[in-house]
Amino acid sequence: MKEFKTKNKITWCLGCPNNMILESTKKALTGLTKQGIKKENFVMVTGIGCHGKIFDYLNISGFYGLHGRVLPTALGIKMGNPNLKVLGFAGDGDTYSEGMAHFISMGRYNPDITLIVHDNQSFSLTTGQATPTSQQGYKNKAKPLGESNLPLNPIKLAISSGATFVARCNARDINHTAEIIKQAIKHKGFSFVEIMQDCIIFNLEINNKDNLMYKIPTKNRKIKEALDIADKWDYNSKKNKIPLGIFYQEKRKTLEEKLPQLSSL
Ligand SMILES: Cc1ncc(C[n+]2csc(CCOP(=O)(O)OP(=O)(O)O)c2C)c(N)n1
Ligand code: SF4
Repeated sequence: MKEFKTKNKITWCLGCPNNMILESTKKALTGLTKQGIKKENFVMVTGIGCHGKIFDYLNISGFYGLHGRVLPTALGIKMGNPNLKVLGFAGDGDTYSEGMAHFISMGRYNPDITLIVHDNQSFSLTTGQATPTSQQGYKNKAKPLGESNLPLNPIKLAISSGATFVARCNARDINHTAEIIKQAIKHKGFSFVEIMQDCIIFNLEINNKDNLMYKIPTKNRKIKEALDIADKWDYNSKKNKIPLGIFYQEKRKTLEEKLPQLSSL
């Protein structure tokens, strides 16, 4: 995996599972290069946040983007050169707050790009404010009385808005996460990977849920069945089991295939 490593000093907190997401990604990309994808054909876009630092540690081309604008930037790159494998790394605040409209639109457009969300259920870089996936009651500096709203379930939203590959994994399970990222990149269409990532500094209440997590089998599912599985955990419950794996996958024309002017590129 050496070719994907950079010499930059890692400044994530010691033990932050962002380190594990980095390892999983390197593992996935190494596996894909062995299957014939050239390293120079990978390109990444990041948001702004702790997750965004992955830009400095993963040795592929890219664009350190704007907070909330990972997806439009990724889309622009894909339209410029449809032969590239475009990966977006984003935070939960980034994607489901500032970037929400883009997230919903991607399902409709179905460009062949991959979105990887580091979901630590908080805006961590800016010291732990609540995001749309924070649990109700989450106390932080901006809301000392606790988050009053219920969280959003991004898996259900992605399936409902037309994403053609929807998966969830646990940052600490490096092999499983690497495999899911690999499958997501191989998928032709908009692939969304939600990675549950503990933050060891903020929103500690959501940490250490490994004992609640279980893997679902990979198989073709109708939307209704996928939504039923996604419903098993609502990002709020402290005791419900949390399904991991590929919830939904579908073959549908990509945005590039719908645009004849890109076919000669
Ligand atoms: C448009 C815009 N709004 C707000 C900010 C401030 N900001 C920078 S990082 C950040 C929090 C990032 O949280 P998240 O996306 O969840 O990523 P994490 O730090 O948890 O990885 C915010 C609010 C910004 N840079 N740009
Ligand atoms: S603040 Fe949280 S998400 Fe950010 S580097 Fe530290 S542990 Fe990781």
